[in-house]
Amino acid sequence: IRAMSTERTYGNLKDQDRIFTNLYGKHDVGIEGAMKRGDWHRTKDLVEKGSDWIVNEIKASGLRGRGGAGFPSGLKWSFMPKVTDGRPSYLVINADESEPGTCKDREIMRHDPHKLVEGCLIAGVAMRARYCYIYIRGEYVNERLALEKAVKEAYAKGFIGKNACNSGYDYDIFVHFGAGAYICGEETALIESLEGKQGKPRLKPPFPAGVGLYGCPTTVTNVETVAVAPTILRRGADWFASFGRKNNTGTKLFCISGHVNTPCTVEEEMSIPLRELIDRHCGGVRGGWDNLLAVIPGGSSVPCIPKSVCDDVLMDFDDLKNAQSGLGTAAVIVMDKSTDMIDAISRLAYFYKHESCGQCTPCREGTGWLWMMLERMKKGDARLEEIDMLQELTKQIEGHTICALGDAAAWPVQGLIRHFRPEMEARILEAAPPPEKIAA
Ligand code: L3W
Ligand code: SF4
Repeated sequence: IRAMSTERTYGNLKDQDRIFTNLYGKHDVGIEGAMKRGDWHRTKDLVEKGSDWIVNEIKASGLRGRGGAGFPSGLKWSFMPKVTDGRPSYLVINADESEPGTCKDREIMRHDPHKLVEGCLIAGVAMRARYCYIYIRGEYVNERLALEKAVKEAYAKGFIGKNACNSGYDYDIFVHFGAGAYICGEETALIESLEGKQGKPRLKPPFPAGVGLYGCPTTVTNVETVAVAPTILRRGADWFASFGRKNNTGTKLFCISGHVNTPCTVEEEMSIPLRELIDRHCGGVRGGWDNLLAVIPGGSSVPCIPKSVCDDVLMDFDDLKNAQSGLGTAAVIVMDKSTDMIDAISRLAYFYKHESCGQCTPCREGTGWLWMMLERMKKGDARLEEIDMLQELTKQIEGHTICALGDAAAWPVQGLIRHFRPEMEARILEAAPPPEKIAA
């Protein structure tokens, strides 16, 4: 049972409480503009407060990872061990944003690169890292240029590099380009790729915090997670925690696409009702709310939810989990009644088949079977019991692979069967009536 009726309402974030400037129209993306907006303001003081203070503030803010898993950030940053044998520790920023529907990190790097660069320093100090790599999706050419310029500017001002911000802390940042593989957004595949190898995920444990880049302690974390850190430390953990609900705090970038009147990326309060998010910021669903069929609320890796759930679901980790879906990357893909759901999910199945790295049999073979079965079902060229076979196939993939791509391929198909089984049956029966489509 969702908690909405007993708590205050969420949403309607005011401009002064937005962390990112991408909503503000024209602004100077360079370091002078960024400093006027408050970035790099007394960063030295934050650095000098040290690792424990930063980690504790991030813990108190309730910040959870913005890359898809929602892991508590302060806890994750605290996993980095103190190295005493002279090896470096690394912070790696996952800017390989490739989840279908997701374009929030792109906005940050394009419009607010200094928030990320300053965040890299702050998070690096929290983890006692010596070096930071920003691994950016190869296709993000403009964002890469903006980021490289920002890094250069920060070096020129002495904010990073030797004796960063005059604090005595040495810290270098490198920007590294990916080459178009979705799987390199998985943290251990990303590390392999940085090391110059094929982007194939490693088994966990060991987690990167123990054995990461070049075998050294490493934390891989999402762009948005790191870019909000300086503002949290300046405005206070309580300020950030005052938005959203317990375990679901803060402001959040949502990217809304599909059948809405004005698709956009917008920063809102966590736990804003889905309907309000779409109505307030996207001019509503095309043809009105009643024309809504389903929404994928967190990027292509989470199951869809039908309109009946969309009516009152809150956009946060817990409420979407209760709704048997997830917040994921907060990429909201809206589908109206013109959508062929079997076709839409088949298209996603093709994506995962294409992007599978091929190491694990259930993923390599299973993603292909998911796609082939859905392609036939979309035309009604199947038997009714094959819907159960399809469900069984997702269960053979889920939890049986090295990385989460297998789960990500299985979950959208499970969502389709959970909510649209009657439509799938009708498609099959329409194409050829029983008894041919029912097993003897
Ligand atoms: C040390 C432990 N560290 C966990 C760390 C772990 C990782 C983080 C979360 O998948 C999801 C996936 C996609 N000691 C630890 C520990 N950690 N226990 O915490 O870990 P995990 O395994 O829950 O998640 P993950 O492997 O990071 C991410 C989903 O996100 N997703 C995909 C998004 C794709 C992009 C993209 O395109 N770049 O963001 C969207 O929903 O399916 O479930 O750092 O090391 N005991
Ligand atoms: Fe590769 Fe898929 Fe296995 Fe992940 S689950 S390691 S993508 S084969």
